[in-house]
Formats: sequence, structure tokens, C-alpha cells
Amino acid sequence: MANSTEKILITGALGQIGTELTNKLVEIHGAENVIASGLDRWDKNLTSAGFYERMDVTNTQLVKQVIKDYQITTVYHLASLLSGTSEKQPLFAWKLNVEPLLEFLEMAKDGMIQKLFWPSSIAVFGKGIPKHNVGQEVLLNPTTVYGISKLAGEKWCEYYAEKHGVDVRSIRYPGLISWKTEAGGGTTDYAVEIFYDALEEGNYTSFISENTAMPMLYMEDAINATLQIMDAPKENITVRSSYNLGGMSFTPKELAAEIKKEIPEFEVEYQPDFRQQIADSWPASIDDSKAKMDWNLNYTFGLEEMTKDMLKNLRVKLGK
Ligand code: AKB
Repeated sequence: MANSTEKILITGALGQIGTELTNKLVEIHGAENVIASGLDRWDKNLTSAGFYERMDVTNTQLVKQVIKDYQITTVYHLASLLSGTSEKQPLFAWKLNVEPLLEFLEMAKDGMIQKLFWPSSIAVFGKGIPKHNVGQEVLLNPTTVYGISKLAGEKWCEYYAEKHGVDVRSIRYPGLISWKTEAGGGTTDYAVEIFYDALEEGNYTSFISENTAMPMLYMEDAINATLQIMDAPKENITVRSSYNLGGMSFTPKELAAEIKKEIPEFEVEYQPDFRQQIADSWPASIDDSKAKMDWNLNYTFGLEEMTKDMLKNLRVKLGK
């Protein structure tokens, strides 16, 4: 196994990003150096990590105990409520999305951990910003519960990095598309659901309108970006709030057309719900040149490659 000097804790390890990131970190560092955590009960098929802690991340005492017990050096703090669900539970969204981050930043300040990764989101932008090719340094004006929590988190990261030298690194993820684990409660989730319904039902009703473009990223590229930013030399990380990540940009109509190339009889209807308003406040595309410059961000998947790969893997997974 890898001879790792890092001991890694992942929160939200059973979520959409967590599942795949955990597998990758196990490949790199060895299962014995990776501790997954989540709210679910232990099950031997749950994760490839060497250890699993059933842990509520808002229970700081328990989190600190786990960090001490395993002598954790690096935390990937992924546990979060996404945009749709956050609108329904604003107080809990704040409690889950901001407070544990602040505790981890304190632990890093006190030398309990050396390095922290925290995911932000394109939700930080909001009203009044340009729609296309939105830069790193624009005014942030989120109008959603989720966006407000992510902006607050970014500011805390920047504060602890500048004031206390904490090595915290962050990415503003766009919508993430993966076939292994489904997302839950996000505005960009239509771009995952559509594949399942295309294969299982032959039709899909989209809760986002046909011409609404949003930035999206295939999970493989998202995981690579996460590893790249965490591997970069400390001095290369010039943005300590969170880096823009653009990925690709497409509308539901464009995605449906791509799926139809392989499933010509596939039909899509559009019935926008409350998430349309959230999508309308987000950018259609993002300028991520800063991440490309600082830590060599690059992508493998565009719309066509991603669609082909999703359909190929989901056909096997769903037996279709
Ligand atoms: C969501 O839709 O809430 C997330 C995000 C873009 O952060 N996928």
C-alpha cells in the first residue's frame, strides 16, 4: 500500500462527491490512511475507506475526538445541504453549511489538522452579475440560502488563511454529474435525473426551463480538480476564498438533444418549479483562468464525451 504521511478524514463521504473522492484517496494513500464519515450506519459495502465513523459533523466534541483518535492531518469537509433543500430548511442549512467549517478552521489554527478542503459553489454569485464568463473577482450577491451560506464560508476561509496562516483550499463547484452516486436537493440535479429517466422511462420532466444554461462538470474532472488543488504547492494557492471552476455550460434542451443522439425516441417536457428562480440567479458560464494558471486545472469531458460515458455506465448499472 501507499506509504502516506497523510491521515485523511472525509465528511459527507457517502454523498455525491464523497463516494468517488473517497475511492480515489484510498487508491492514492491506502485504505488504512482514509477515514470516511457520514450519518449512515456502518455497512461493509458502504465505502472503500479503511475506517468509517458514524458522525454528525455538527457534533464538534465527537469530531474533535475522531481527529485525535486517528491523528488526522487533512480534512475534506464535504457535508453540506444543497441549494433546493437549503431553501426549505434555512436554519439547518446555516448550521450545517457554516458552523462545522468554522470549527475545522479553528482546529487548523490550533494545529490539530494541517490542511482543509471545503467545497463552495457557483451559488455565491447571484443577482446583478453578468451571465456569461463570470470572473473570479466579481461582486458576490447571492439571493439563496445556500448561496449565502457558501459566501459566508468563503469569507471565513479567507479570514483564517490571511489572519492565521491556515492552509484551507476551496473550489466553487458547478453542477456535478455522475453515474455512481446520485445528487440530492440541488438545482443542477436535473442533469443527472435526466439520464436515469431517459433509460428507465423514455421521457423526463425537467424542473429547469429548456433554455437555462448553467455551468456543469463531470465527476471525474471534479475529482481530478480537487486532487490537483490539494496537491499544489502552498505558495501557488493565491485565492483563499474559493476558485472559480467553469467546466462546460449547457441548457436542458442541449443536453436532451445530446441524449437523443443515442436514444432517438427520448422525450422531454419542461415544468419549471421553485428551483428555476435559483438557476436564474446563477451564471450561465464561468471564467476559471485563475485555477488554470495557479494549479493547472484542466478537463477531459465536454458535453458529448460526458453524455456518452453516462449512458454507457448507467446502461450497465441499471441493466438497460
Ligand atoms: C446545487 O445545485 O445546489 C449544487 C451546486 C451548484 O452547488 N449542485
